[in-house]
Amino acid sequence: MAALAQTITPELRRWIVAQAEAGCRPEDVLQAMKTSGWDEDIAAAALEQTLLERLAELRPQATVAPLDAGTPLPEPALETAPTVLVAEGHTVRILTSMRHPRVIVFGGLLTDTECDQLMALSRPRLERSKTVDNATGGDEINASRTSDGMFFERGETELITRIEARIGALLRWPVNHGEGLQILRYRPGAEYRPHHDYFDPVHSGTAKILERGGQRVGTLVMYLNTPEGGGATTFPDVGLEVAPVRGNAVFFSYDRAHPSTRTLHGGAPVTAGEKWVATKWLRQGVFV
Ligand code: PD2
Ligand code: ZN
Repeated sequence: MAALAQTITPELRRWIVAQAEAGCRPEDVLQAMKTSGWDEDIAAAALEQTLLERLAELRPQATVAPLDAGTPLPEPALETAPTVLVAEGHTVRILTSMRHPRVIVFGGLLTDTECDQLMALSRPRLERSKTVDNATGGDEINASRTSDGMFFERGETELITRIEARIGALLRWPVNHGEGLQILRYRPGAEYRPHHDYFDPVHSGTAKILERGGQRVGTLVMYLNTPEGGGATTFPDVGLEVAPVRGNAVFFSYDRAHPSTRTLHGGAPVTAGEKWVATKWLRQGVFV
């Protein structure tokens, strides 16, 4: 099996779960994966992630309370099913919306000039992306995210301030509940394997992370360019793929830190050219 194919596809996930539910021991499943060409470390990590996610799915739903009953989530004003929304004087198209998971695809959220400016401003500051270390709450380099990235401070420049105000108005969520804008650049072959953006309460580092504004409750991924090939944002639980189109964005929200939100999502491998995105994560409270 080629290295590129060593991702947890929905088919592989179903196969691993079926083996486990048929009573196969994890070591036998691992051996079968090695025999079919998987690198041992990658196979072990894939197996662990899949089985932990499955266990979380099987946890009784009643024990997973919503974050704060009655607390609103970030949500655009779609009550009258408009085709466009105007946020801070900027017209945004509503291309697609889905209820569960709550996913909305926006057209024209950023202008071409804004996309170019974000790429130019961030380019000299890109570094190999890190993800949150679940055990400590610190940063770690992670093989499941093969992109380069950086963070802007909230309100760092006039451009960032304008985009953040637009997002706040569009999603009806206070600007100071947002993390700083993150820029990611994926080169050919790079991807972001499926994950949840909330912080899993079972991890020991989560309490420390939550001190800075509580849970994440929503994600907005904005596409700064249109890759020549690949790079869709995928939602494997529901078979949804959002095409990365320059200026467009995909938004999704989650009312609890649990896979039942169906917000598992990933960045599919880029097959040609580069993919650039800007991500805004929204917290329950003021992000400090
Ligand atoms: O670049 C993407 O499509 C993507 C996919 C999954 C970005 C993120 N997650 C993220 O920034 O959280
Ligand atoms: Zn994500």
